[in-house]
Amino acid sequence: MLMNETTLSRRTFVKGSLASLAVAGAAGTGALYGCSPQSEGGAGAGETATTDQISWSQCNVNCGGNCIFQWHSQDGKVLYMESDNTGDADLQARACLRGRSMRRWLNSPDRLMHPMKRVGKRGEGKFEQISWDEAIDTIASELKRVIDTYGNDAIYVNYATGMYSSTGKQPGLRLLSMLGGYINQGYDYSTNMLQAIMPHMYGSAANLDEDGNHVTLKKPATAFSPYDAVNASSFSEAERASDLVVMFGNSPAETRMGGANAVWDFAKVREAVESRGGRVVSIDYRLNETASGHPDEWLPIRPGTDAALCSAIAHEWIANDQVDKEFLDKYCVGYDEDTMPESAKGQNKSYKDYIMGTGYDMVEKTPEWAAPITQVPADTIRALAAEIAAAEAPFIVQGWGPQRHTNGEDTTRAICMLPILIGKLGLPGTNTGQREAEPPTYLVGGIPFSNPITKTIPVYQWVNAVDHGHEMTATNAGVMGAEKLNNDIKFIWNYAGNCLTNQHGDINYTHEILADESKCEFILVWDTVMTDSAKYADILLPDAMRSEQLNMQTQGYSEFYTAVVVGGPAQEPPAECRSSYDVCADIADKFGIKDDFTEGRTHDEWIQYLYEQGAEADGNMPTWDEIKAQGMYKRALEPVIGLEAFRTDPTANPLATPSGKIEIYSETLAEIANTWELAEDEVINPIPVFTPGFQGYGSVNDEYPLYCTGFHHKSRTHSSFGFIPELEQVARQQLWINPADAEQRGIAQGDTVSVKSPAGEIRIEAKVTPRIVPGTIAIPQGAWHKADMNGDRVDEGACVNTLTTYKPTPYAKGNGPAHSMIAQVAKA
Ligand SMILES: Nc1nc2c(c(=O)[nH]1)N[C@H]1C(S)=C(S)[C@@H](COP(=O)(O)OP(=O)(O)OC[C@H]3O[C@@H](n4cnc5c(=O)[nH]c(N)nc54)[C@H](O)[C@@H]3O)O[C@H]1N2
Ligand SMILES: Nc1nc2c(c(=O)[nH]1)N[C@H]1C(S)=C(S)[C@@H](COP(=O)(O)OP(=O)(O)OC[C@H]3O[C@@H](n4cnc5c(=O)[nH]c(N)nc54)[C@H](O)[C@@H]3O)O[C@H]1N2
Ligand code: SF4
Ligand SMILES: [Mo]
Repeated sequence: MLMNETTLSRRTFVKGSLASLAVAGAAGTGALYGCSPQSEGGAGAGETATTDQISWSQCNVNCGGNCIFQWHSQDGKVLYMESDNTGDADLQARACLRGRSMRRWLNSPDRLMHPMKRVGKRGEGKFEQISWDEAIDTIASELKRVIDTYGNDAIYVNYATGMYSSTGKQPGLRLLSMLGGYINQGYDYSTNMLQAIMPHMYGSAANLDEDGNHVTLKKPATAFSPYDAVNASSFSEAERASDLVVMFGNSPAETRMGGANAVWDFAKVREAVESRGGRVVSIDYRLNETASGHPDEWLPIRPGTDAALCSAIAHEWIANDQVDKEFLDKYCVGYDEDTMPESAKGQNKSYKDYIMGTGYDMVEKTPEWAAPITQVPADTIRALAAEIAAAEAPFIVQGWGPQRHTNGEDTTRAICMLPILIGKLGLPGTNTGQREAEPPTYLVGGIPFSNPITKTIPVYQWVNAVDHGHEMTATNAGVMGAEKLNNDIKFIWNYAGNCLTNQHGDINYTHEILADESKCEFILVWDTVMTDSAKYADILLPDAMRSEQLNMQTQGYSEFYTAVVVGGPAQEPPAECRSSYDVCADIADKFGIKDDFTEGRTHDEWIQYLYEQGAEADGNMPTWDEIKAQGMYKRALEPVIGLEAFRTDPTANPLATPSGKIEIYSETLAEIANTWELAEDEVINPIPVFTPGFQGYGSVNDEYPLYCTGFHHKSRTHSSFGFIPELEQVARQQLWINPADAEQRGIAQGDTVSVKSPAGEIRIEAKVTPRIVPGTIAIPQGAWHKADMNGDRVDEGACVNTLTTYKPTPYAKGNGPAHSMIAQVAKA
């Protein structure tokens, strides 16, 4: 379906690109957050903003929304922006506050303007301007030196999510692939623990061979995708048919803020569910923004203990004979002795044995057992168990907060046990316990690349791989695609990411590793502003932003629509900023492979080529000339039900697990638990049990008496936008602390406090609020680290990763510590 309105207005504007067109008031329905031309500052009150060009683009940061921008420019300079205001309001990917401040980013005085080389120590942030020629020469010769000396498996492309488009990150990956490749990363910082563990429960397409037969991999080489429509249902399905929504650590009003993102429909979900006599339950350690205004929906829980709550609910259901035994026998392995695999029969290793106290730890998981762990009273647990059991179509869903803990591998599966136990999945209005699906319908691809190296490290392991990569193996470090690493990482390529320090973990420790130039010998960073990670660059490159070049990207997180946007530049890149494609082509030239690299195409010709490939495969998309003229194409998506095909016919549509069934008990995991080298405090469980995890429940002590955790904040996308003062004023960086904990420490609202963990110390403003459970404090993640690394290292910027400890989780080797910390707070 083409948006006629869009087509018309866009054509009119583009044709008259030199004519001045009055567009005051064109904000229309797009003015969700009141961004009229006037309020954006393009023209004074009452004046008419006059622009001569509209360029479509997208918000390419990793909130994932990919909301749509309409830039209004004059004389090659952006005057103001609108979002999508065309066609059906349900399909408008309207930018949130952050996206609407993108003009401030584009025109920020803090933009990196020139290539630079480091002159101080790594991390000091001292740089000197150099020419592009010198930068490209240095990068090429360092690449050559490292490859010749150590081999391609000493090169690592760091996790970096700052910019999603068809031509952003890919040129670098293409170049490095053509030079012999680089070490891959498995999983990601978003869903690390669940990506690693869930294939053992619900299966992973990566475990299928070309004929669709299951091949048992000790560990999946590519992960289960939490981003697809196979494993979960969409919120639009909850709206269509659910009578109870139970959310574990999920706040779409903060993490899915764009129009046509989940938040857009959440009010409708709530209304629909309530009209069927049900309600929404939000299980979170804090009263988040999604439940805010609906405090009756909030069920407070101690962070990291959801598996204990779910175990107690399971106990209730088993004790009251409410589990769906027929479903469990037919579709699952390992609920009770009847379906245990041969290797584990007769050993009391089933899930039921664990819950009823006849197996594993021989402790009965009663609500009374769970109450002190979770801080949820036993009666409340019983009432919730009864409420879920009574629902016709319970929609049980988890955000990714609960799995971003040191026991995340167990927590994410334990939550899935709820729909499994009562057989409420694959049916209308129900969900599998995983996050709501945003059915991916990617209309265009990116610049292609094919890395000849298959060796892969779990993404959070890169610091260990810099420090002692040559000691890392499949069984002691989760290395995939090879038995071991040959090399330490010697060259880091970091494009559009702040994960060297700010977004990674344990900044004080990571600083030590990166500052040692005998370890990683060369660090290349491309960014648009001087981030904390950029301070570790040997060469620092100023990137042109997406709205400063022809930009193309397909849909983001939306369950309602898919789209492709093509447009720009809205204004010219400032000073010496260049597109990554052009720079990579120049580096390729130094190796004599420029023609192979470009295939004779310019950056813009690649976009046309990729668009036309997508359009041909899709069959419904406009032609290149049409999309160039209209800027955007979109169409609606239907609700989806996770695991529907499997539920309908499990023989014809088996899951991609070894048994083809839901594996509550995983033989593969049991074998891994027996063969991997684990530290004493590390466990890998074949069934989903409650384990406290490192710096989890029970680990607080006199020195660090509080649990400490984090969440994704509405004023930033991770660290992106973190330097824009207007956004910081809207939602400040504050420590959430319960009045009981604050009072004990003489802390009042607005006080500056010191938060200390075993890893470091920050300063932050206190937000004293009953919206957080007592005994736990929380810090919005992504604030900019600001500390004197040669001095006291106290972080005045209050970056949560000053407090996290670098200890990868037992199985995923993932970033569980991101949300699991212990700490003490005092008035500063
Ligand atoms: N403790 C803790 N740590 C966490 C998390 C947590 O919850 N707690 N969350 C984790 C998660 S889920 C993620 S995804 C990661 C995200 O971590 P990152 O991927 O590092 O994301 P950002 O902090 O947004 O950093 C993106 C960078 O890209 C830059 N950038 C933006 N646009 C462009 C561009 O056009 N060109 C270039 N070259 N650069 C650009 C931005 O300036 C910014 O420096 O953080 C993880 N870290
Ligand atoms: N505004 C904004 N939006 C974003 C991002 C951003 O930085 N800012 N980042 C984007 C990215 S890359 C990602 S990966 C997603 C992240 O999406 P999520 O991972 O879902 O976000 P979080 O805020 O980490 O966690 C969601 C909720 O879980 C709660 N929570 C944390 N731990 C626990 C727990 O142990 N138990 C329970 N029951 N609740 C818990 C938190 O309080 C929070 O309300 O968001 C995306 N959207
Ligand atoms: S919701 Fe996300 S993608 Fe959309 S404008 Fe906001 S930050 Fe950008
Ligand atoms: Mo993420």
